[in-house]
Amino acid sequence: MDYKPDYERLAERLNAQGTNVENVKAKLKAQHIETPSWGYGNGGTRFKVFAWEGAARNIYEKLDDAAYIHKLSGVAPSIAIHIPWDKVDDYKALGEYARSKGIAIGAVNPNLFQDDQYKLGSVCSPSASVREEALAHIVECCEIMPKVGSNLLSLWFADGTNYSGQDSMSARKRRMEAALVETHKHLPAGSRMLIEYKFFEPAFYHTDLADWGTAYAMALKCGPQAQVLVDTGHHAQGTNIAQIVSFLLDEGRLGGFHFNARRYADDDLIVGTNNPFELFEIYCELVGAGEGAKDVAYMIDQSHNIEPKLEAMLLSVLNCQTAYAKALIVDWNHLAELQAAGVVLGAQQVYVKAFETDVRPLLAQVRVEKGLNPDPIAAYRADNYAAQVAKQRGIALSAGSAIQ
Ligand code: PSV
Ligand code: MN
Repeated sequence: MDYKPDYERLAERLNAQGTNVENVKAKLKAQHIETPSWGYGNGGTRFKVFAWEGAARNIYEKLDDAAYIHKLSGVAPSIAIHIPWDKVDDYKALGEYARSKGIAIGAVNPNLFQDDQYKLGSVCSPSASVREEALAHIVECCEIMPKVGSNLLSLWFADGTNYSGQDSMSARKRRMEAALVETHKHLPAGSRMLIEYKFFEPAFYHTDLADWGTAYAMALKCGPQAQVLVDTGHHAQGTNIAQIVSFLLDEGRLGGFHFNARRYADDDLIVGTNNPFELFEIYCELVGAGEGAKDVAYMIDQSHNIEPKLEAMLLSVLNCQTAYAKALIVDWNHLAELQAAGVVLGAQQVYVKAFETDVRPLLAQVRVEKGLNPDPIAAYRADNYAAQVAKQRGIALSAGSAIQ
């Protein structure tokens, strides 16, 4: 693929509009997308888990796969873990294994939804002993963080009710608040807790942390180390996620993302497939925020059922790279002028022009400068890693996903 002439033409155009291409490339080289351990094991829907030949069977194999995705993409240097799916006896050794593979362990996710006692919720359960058990598990995860070298605690609760009157929503709100405030006290120094919301599922009448506003209010009550996590799949149809991102960024409370694509609910599809413009809008808010977005954690939250796992994860990472590249090449100065002058469609066209620009030559150049193959998907297909792990690992319905 001779991408060079196209890259040079694009670089010339960007420099002419006042966008420094070297700066854009430097930002793209520093991009960091975290992949989820649970995306490498078998995962599926509540109807069927299709076992994938070569799916990782334990956390060490998941780390191997995450390191492989990083080797191909150059922008996925960490992996999120979910406890107890990824429970091990020696967490220090786990962190060292990750480092030996050239990656790091990122967010630690306590699992507060899979054990029988959580049927009526975890930290909001009407049972005090269940609430205590849930909090103890969160504290256990706070203790795991320094051992694996992580500074992020990622919290999602399946808590909620199915019927009006089932439990007191205000009592549950106070239980949630007490648990989060207590969690904040256990955070290792310099770390953050990210509070994830979801508007429904598995509870269908009400969810205890249903939306960003609730998560934001909780974060304010906890303290400065608490922020909101935006999972792109967790909104009602038509919600303007870019606006949520913009608000939270401006308040310094956007902690991170769980990227995926959805059409109807929490579909866990490959990010940037059916929502490329939405992903671009989100990245525009992040680029527009400049330094205000410097601590945001970019994580993928997908577990694929019918897609080839590694290729799906690679594509997810690359789609985030594409969206970021497009946001970086927006003619921001021209946009500001048009916005100030109230030129409605002119301003919108500046966005569309960047979105419609073919950034593949720019990304190819960035990859080559990083010593990578300019086309990671082609490199993946030409490589025998997937065939090798399929042979080694075979087909096993393994631990590591919500549906086992
Ligand atoms: C819940 O739907 C969620 O988005 C949470 O982030 C979980 O940790 C993750 O999916 C895996 O089940
Ligand atoms: Mn999520």
